[in-house]
Amino acid sequence: MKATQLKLNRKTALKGAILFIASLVMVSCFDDTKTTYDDTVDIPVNQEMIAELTSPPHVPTPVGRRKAKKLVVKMEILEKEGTMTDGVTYMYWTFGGTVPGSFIRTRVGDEVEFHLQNHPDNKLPHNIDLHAVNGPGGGAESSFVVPGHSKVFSFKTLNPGLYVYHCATAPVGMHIANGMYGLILVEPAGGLPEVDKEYYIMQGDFYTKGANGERGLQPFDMQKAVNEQADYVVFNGKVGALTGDNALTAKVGETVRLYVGNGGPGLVSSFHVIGEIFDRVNVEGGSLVNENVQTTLIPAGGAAMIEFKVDVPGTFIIVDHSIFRAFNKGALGMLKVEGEEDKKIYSGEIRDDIYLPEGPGIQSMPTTDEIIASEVPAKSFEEQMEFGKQTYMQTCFACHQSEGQGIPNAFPPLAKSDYLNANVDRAIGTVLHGLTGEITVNGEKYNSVMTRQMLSPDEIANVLTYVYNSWGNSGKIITSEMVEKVKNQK
Ligand code: HEC
Ligand SMILES: [Cu+2]
Repeated sequence: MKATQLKLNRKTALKGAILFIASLVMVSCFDDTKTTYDDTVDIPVNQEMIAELTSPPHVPTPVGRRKAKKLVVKMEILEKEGTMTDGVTYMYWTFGGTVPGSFIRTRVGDEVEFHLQNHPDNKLPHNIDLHAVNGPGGGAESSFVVPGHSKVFSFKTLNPGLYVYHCATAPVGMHIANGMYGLILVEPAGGLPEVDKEYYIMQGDFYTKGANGERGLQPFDMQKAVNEQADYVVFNGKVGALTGDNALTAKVGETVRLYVGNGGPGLVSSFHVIGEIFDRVNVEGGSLVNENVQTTLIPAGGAAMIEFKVDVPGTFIIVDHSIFRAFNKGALGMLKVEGEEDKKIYSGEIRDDIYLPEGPGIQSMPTTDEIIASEVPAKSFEEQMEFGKQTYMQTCFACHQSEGQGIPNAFPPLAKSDYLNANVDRAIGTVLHGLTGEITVNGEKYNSVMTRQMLSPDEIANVLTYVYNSWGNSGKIITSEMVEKVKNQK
């Protein structure tokens, strides 16, 4: 091909591309039926209204079709002691009395008149940097306020999206670490699509002088914060803010939208809901929508809007999928969904088959208690100890550890366990049926789940005999008859 020809082709291609882009721009302008303003700065405001502010996990009423207004936001800063987890308190610094701070809901084109009030009982000056602001420091410079004063500044919301706000008073990291962050939503003209349920969640990492779980009022630890060694990583300011009675709720068939932010200060969040797929995610809280997402990354100082329809009932666990944070540092919440099951979408356990690779194939069995004894019964105490140890190393060891020492805050010890030694039938029942709910072992509380162990009465007798005769325990001998007795008690 000659060079001139190539040039010509290139030129026409370029022209075509320009035309194509131009038509795209035009189409998107005409298509935007919701607003007639090319530039959001031109959207006029009339009328004034006081902004509704809500505490997490709630969000204010959607903007719907309302026109842009002068929106007056009155935010009060409160420094107050609160609960981090059972027995542990912390001196939180808050926007509006909660961590995260009050949720602010605006629409594009609003003129926000922001009143930042520093309560006279507070000790320190504070300010606010809203990521939704186009202006120096996101408002930080104009809002610096000492206790007993109130500062006013205003800004126009030019960009729709979900934005983090936070205190930006030095040392900035410390103010954020103490809980000074929240979310401000800027809805597009005409509002976001309607959904059935909306919730407000924000992750944060906390750094305390004492280790995770150490009791009392825990002061902030600057060095741990600098090293990003969080003692707590939590949703909505404390361990358990979204679990048990505080769980989020929805009904089968509803669409849920989560406004999720990450205050940091140090860690990014791998936000995930176990057993749900996010139908839509506004990535980083902006306009880009990703679909069919399993885990969305939420940077420190960033956010995401997450939407999904709940299809089946159950408890869906909300986690930071940096998973030790979820199970050991508190980043765990719950969404409880009620309604009709749909076996087409999720069957539940259909059956439990015995799998014997070397055997005559797969034998099926009912999911009830018919567990097949796999070994000959032990004939002596020594054999019980030997068989019991084998079972322990195959089954119990992963959680309770090789010397029965357990793992603090996760798995209780079996070594010198007062719980174990106090009641033989209860210990047998634990292995037979599993155990859940709060228990106290050697003065420490555990509230977790031990799944039912699929062992025969002989195996249970042997493993418990091994446990009772190891690591300073009370030395009882458990027989398969004792196990049968407990089994038949129900
Ligand atoms: C998957 C982890 C896991 C496995 C495997 C497991 N347990 Fe547990 N176990 C737990 C948890 C968690 C608890 C506490 C449950 C709660 O908080 O209600 C517990 C509690 C117990 C208790 C009562 C509390 C105590 O410390 O005395 C006994 C006894 C016990 N387990 C014995 C066993 C034995 C024996 C085995 C093996 C046959 C076993 N467990 C296997 C996780 C496990
Ligand atoms: Cu502050």
